Order: sequence, then C-alpha cells, then structure tokens
Amino acid sequence: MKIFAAEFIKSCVAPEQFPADGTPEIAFVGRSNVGKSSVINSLLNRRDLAKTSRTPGKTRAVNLFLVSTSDPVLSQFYLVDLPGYGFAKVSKAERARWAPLIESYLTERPSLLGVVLLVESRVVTEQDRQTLIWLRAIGHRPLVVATKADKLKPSERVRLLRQAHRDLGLADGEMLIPYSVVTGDGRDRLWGALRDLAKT
Ligand SMILES: Nc1nc2c(ncn2[C@@H]2O[C@H](COP(=O)(O)OP(=O)(O)OP(=O)(O)O)[C@@H](O)[C@H]2O)c(=O)[nH]1
Ligand SMILES: [Mg+2]
Repeated sequence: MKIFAAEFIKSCVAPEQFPADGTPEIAFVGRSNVGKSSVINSLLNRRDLAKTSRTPGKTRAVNLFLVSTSDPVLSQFYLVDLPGYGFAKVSKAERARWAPLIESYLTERPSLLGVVLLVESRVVTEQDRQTLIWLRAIGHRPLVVATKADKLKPSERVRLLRQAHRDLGLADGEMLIPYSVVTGDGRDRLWGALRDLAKT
C-alpha cells in the first residue's frame, strides 16, 4: 500500500467546525503522552505532521489529517488526533472545554469509522480500562495498541504485554498490537487492522 498524500486539514475546538464532507474518520484516543500524535506520524511516515511533545497535554483540539492511499478500502480518510485524557496539569477550565468536545465527537459522529485506543505497554491504568469499557458501551469496537514497545526489555516483553492484555480485560482472541515509533514495530500490523476495519 502506498500513501499518496497526508495533509493537516484543520484543528477543531467546537463540533460545528468538524468537516461535513462525510469522509470516513479513524480517531486516536488515549492518555496524555501515550503517543497518539507520534503513532499518527509513524503510520504516515511523516516526522512532524502531528505535533508531539515530551510534556503531556500537547494536543488540545481535534486535529484532522486527510490521508489518501493506494488501498481501495482506505483510498481517502481522515486520521483524527485527539487531546489526551488524564492529564492533571491542564487547567480545569480547559479540560471542561475539551472533555465534552471529545465525548460528543466519539459519541455522535456519523462519519467515525473506527477508534484506536492507545495504552502504554508498561503502564495500563484503571482509566485505560474504563475508557475501553466506555468506548464499547457507546458502540465502538476499538483497536487497542500498546505504545512505546521499544521500552520493553526483551526478557520482560511477553510478560508485560500479557499483563497489559489482562489489565485491560481483553478477551483471549482480542488483539493488543505492540507499537514502537522508534523501531517501526507494529506499523504493518496496525495498517492491516485499519484496512480490516474499513472493509467491514
Ligand atoms: N521510546 C518511545 N517514545 C515514544 C514512542 N511514541 C511516543 N513516544 C514519546 O512519547 C512522548 C509523547 O508523545 P506524543 O505523541 O506527543 O503523545 P500524545 O499521546 O499525542 O500526547 P498528548 O497530545 O499530550 O495527549 C514524546 O516524547 C514521544 O517522543 C515510542 O514508540 N517509543
Ligand atoms: Mg498529541
């Protein structure tokens, strides 16, 4: 599969700013700093298309990237970068502005084709588990990705990924895709899963 183009389209802070063209969207959800923007860049082979930061709370709006590829089922779609949850340092006022935005986006968006939930390989939190439950309750079947897989020592990799799988309450057949933007681990697998999602 070839990526023909990937372009930042807009940053939305209110539902009326979401595009109305009906193009399918795939949204990236997860804790602040888990690596949402980084995984989007990695998937698209672009260094700095989605802005990333060592400091949590970088992405503060719903950012849409229009992608076109050679794959017929993913010929034209948006990757959607969302602000992270669970970041205490962001002011209450700011969180009060964006939490309803993310919630309404994930709950009411007709063109939302799929959701990718990102968790950190080493630290799955109760909030991650609750988010997965909530996403399912509102009708999504999220793809779950374990980020920063390069930080797992080879000797602990299998154990910690199993632990994460269990902590999330995933069933035996449900996949948890390890991903590293450093090594490219998981990239082909995630593209494959996105393609499968778009087919159904
Ligand atoms: N080692 C390693 N670091 C990563 C990986 N993915 C992301 N990071 C680092 O994690 C930090 C946060 O990455 P972001 O992509 O900005 O995280 P985010 O989820 O978009 O964060 P918010 O926008 O604040 O919600 C950055 O310093 C990244 O370089 C990875 O696969 N391996
Ligand atoms: Mg971000």
